[in-house]
Amino acid sequence: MHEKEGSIRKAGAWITAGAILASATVMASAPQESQAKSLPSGEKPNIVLIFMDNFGYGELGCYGGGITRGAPTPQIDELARQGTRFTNFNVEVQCTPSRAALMTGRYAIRSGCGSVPITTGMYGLTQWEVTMAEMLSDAGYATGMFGKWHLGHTKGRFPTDQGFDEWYGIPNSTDESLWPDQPQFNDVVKEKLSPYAVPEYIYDGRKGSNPKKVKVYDSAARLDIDRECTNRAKDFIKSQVKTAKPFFVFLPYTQTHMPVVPSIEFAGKSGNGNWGDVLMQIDSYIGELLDTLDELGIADKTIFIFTSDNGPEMLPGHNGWSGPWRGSYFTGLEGSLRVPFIIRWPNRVPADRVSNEIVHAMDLYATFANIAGGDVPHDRIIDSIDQTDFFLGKQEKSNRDGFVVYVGNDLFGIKWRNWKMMFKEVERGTDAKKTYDFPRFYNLYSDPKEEYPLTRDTAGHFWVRWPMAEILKPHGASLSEEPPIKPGTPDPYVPMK
Ligand SMILES: [Ca+2]
Ligand SMILES: [Ca+2]
Repeated sequence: MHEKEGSIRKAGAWITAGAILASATVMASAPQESQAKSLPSGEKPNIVLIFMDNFGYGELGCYGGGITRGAPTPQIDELARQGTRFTNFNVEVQCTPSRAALMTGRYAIRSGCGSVPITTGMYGLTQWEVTMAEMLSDAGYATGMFGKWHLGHTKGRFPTDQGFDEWYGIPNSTDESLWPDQPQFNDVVKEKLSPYAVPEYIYDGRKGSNPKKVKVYDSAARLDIDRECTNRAKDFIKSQVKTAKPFFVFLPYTQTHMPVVPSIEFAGKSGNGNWGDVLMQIDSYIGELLDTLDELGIADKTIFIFTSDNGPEMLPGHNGWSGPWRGSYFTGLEGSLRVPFIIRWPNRVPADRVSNEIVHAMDLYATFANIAGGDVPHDRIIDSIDQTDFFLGKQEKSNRDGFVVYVGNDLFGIKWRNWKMMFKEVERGTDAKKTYDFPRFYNLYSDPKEEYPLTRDTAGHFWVRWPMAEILKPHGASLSEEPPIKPGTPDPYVPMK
């Protein structure tokens, strides 16, 4: 915590030689008053949110991948034609923080989830956080989650403790499916050396009770989990249609996190290796879900989103592709921050539209709240910005033109419009980071791979630090005003005021 605050101060000091007044606007980032009331008849659309794991910008055909990665993705490409495709949708750069930011509408540092837990056994969102599922549940939605959580694996911290009516999936991550293959690990489990050195389980949960362990998440279960999650999601949708409630389906798939292995059904199908097979599998499952909406006659009243938690997997042999950008997850590079984002809402979200406006995954919280008639909490700092009118094509510009870039709990820099100012960098997520006395500046139009930090071009643009300071300074002040929750904080958490 101290390190991060220190780095903010340092960054701020460099910028403030010329004394910038902290603008209160960003910090307050008061949830905009709901314009959803302007939506016809106040009808609440269903929401299906596909949230891939370590799925880079370059994988899909409509983003320059598909056949260049070993298999076409025709159904997702068609989805993009039916909706709006974003080329500048940004996330936090690791699994846990990205999911925390999505679920809370807040930078992950605030909720104590700034980094994947390495030695913090009791981790994840405190119950005090109001998740997207809780917000939508309060707005009258049925909520189902099928897949990976990675926001807590102890009692009181499962998805069904945080607003989901039901959940099938894993609490942590997929590398743990490899543990039971290691004889030494199995010996350690018998020795009971740590409550956390145990196999990960696939759980089946319902709100109001402890989730039940279904089976060990081992390398065999790993092959089928996305198939099972797709089936569960389809069943959930079919059962909800019989009720009057709108639904929220959160599908955080696992298959593109290492080990990247296709299901038995798709193994060898592309003829071009695991990545091609997995792409075919994903495209097929998305097609099934879209078919289900069509068969039920609810496609027009369902918002369907395809996106990812962070940039590509970095482990050689399992590595993904960031397309025109550089870098894998666990870095501050564009390949880490930018992920595919497709949104389809027939007759509402413009079809066949592409936008390079900046949006952050956090923004889905306030946007969904607006559309669903939910409430954004007023008793805490919220970083989410409502993008309803932008998504609906009522305005060309996003309501956001920048954000703070974190890697873990470390403030790395600022992204603003087509510029980045980076105080820290890391080439690969497992390398040591570099810290600069003079930040690196990148013009993403002329230097999309962030290779030329100090050139005649950037030197003529050092003024960009001032609009960036308008983002950075209030952010730093907000962390002082409302200190971040420390990782590992137990429940019940009560904020100091
Ligand atoms: Ca991830
Ligand atoms: Ca909660």
